Amino acid sequence: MGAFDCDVTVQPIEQAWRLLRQHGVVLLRRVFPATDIQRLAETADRAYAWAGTGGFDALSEFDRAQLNAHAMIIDHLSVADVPARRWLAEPVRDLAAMALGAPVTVAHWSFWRRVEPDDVEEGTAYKLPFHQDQRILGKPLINVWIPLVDAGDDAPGLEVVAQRLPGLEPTIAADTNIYGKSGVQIATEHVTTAYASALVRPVLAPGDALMFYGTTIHRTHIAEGMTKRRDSIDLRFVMA
Ligand SMILES: O=C(O)CCC(=O)C(=O)O
Repeated sequence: MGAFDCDVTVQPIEQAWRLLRQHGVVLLRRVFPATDIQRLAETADRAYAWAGTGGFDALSEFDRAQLNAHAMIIDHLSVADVPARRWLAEPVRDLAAMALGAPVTVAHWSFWRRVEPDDVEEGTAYKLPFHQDQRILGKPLINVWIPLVDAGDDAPGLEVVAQRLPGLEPTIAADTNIYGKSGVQIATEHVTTAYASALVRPVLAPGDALMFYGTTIHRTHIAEGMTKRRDSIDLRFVMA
């Protein structure tokens, strides 16, 4: 638990909005029904199995150019034929609109991804280094990070700088993964020095979500002793 932990669902929206505005991130508890998230996790499992048996090759050129079998565009995921993009957006849309000060829509740049506890090497595609999403999208956004399983304890979570940042931080070029090569990676030393007291590693249960600004610094968190894989969705809102 941190000061940014809402400990309630998105209602009352004013409380969630105050925490998000103040800390750049808010932890929304039980914002999605856990049973729906469980169904989504099962569809994700089936989709990964499909990808693993050659289905990935059938994805669009865009997906294949941008992604790998560990991160796919959210449009490939639905439950009972309702696209994940639509039903996950509903409970958090108003808060995202308050945060961006305008009507919002879900960006195409929204993924579901799978992180294994042994993806420890910084430089694989799966363990993402410190970055700000706004550096990638080039415009203001709100990211809603939705784990489909327990995350942050025995399965990989997210490490976040719980501090509202007005703009973009300096990046480094690194010969690691696509983030390093494309100049969006922020040096670990910079973050751990400049923001040491604001770094948090929240533990989330299915149904919880972390909502944060495009300028909020974050990275994949994998710690020694984690044993389980984590599937999650990052749903990104931009101004409509
Ligand atoms: O899920 C992760 O480990 C990383 C997600 C992330 O960095 C993002 O959603 O921008």
